[in-house]
Amino acid sequence: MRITRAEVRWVRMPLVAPFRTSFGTSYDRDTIVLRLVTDAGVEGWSECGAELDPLYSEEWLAGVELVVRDHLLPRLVALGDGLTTAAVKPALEPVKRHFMAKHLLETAVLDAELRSAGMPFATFLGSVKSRVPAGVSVGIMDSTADLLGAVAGYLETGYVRIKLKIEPGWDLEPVRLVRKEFGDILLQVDANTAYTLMDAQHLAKLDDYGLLLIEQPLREDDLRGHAELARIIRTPVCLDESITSARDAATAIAMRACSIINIKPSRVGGYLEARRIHDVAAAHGVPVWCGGMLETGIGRAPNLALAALPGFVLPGDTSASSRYYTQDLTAPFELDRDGCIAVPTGPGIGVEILPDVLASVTDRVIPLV
Ligand code: OSB
Ligand code: MG
Repeated sequence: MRITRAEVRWVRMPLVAPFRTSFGTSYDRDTIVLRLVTDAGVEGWSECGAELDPLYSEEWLAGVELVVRDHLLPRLVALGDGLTTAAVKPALEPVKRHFMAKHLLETAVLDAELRSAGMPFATFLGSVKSRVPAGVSVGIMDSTADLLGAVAGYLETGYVRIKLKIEPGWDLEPVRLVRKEFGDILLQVDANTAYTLMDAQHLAKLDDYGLLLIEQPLREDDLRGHAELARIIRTPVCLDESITSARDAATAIAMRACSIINIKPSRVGGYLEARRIHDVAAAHGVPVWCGGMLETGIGRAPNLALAALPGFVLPGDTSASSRYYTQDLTAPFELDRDGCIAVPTGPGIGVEILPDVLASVTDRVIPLV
């Protein structure tokens, strides 16, 4: 397989509601969508997990465009007819990190390869479920009344697990109120690195609320701190930002820095590495779940396939299209009666992109090859 054309599209999708985390508030989902065309005439599509600013991780969209254009894509073009999904990671290995940029390329190549083979992502990855339970990530709100209203709406819609974004000043009280109001629901929190080890005794007060987990309380580079914290609090520690590879996962598990892992394919450079993390975790009996970056249908479809692997035993942030957008870039993903979403069954990512919708949210198209 050889790349005959590559384009990046800058896309801005209005969110149905602002989404606030400890590192900022998003009103839109800005992303880059990559379209590859290969010599077989088959297209490959992918969506970038990065945001406009480097606040979740060190990557940001403008940087992704540059590193793809100047450093990553040329290495794939240089493979000529030797381009396969398996060849992508070794070809890009000399470039340090830039996981989201690498994920963008590897996923589009995988989509093209699977479309030409007529194979769905789920089959390729080894998925064992046709539907996956859906959780929802609930942002920081202006008031606890707003929060309780939002959570009530999501539970009514059918979400089977609630994740609350927390930060210093928005933690014990929101959790207490949600637990009191909604009883025995599956509940967890995500701090996006907002705390330090000096907050350990404060975070231990969350122990009373029977949370499934606390996600990424400390800095991404502080595995030792997470191990220390995990000895002090009873709530299981889950890592998101800290885990960028199967090696990181093995290290964090060995150090007891986490007992659960959030796997985001974009954060770890693609689906092959995401599956390796799943495998390492499974070998250690460590549960994993599929995180999200507010993806459109283009990024959501392959995430659902990943979430159907056997080690994904906790509900993911794989919500329905309507959680994010009034109009998705693909046919909308919907919750069924028991709060699950169907895994796509078509070849490749398994969904068709709606060209008119994509055109209406595209700011510019940049041809790279
Ligand atoms: O930490 O999981 C996170 C969104 C943007 C950046 C970081 C995170 C998130 C989410 C959204 O929690 C999850 C989703 O896609 O629904
Ligand atoms: Mg997170």
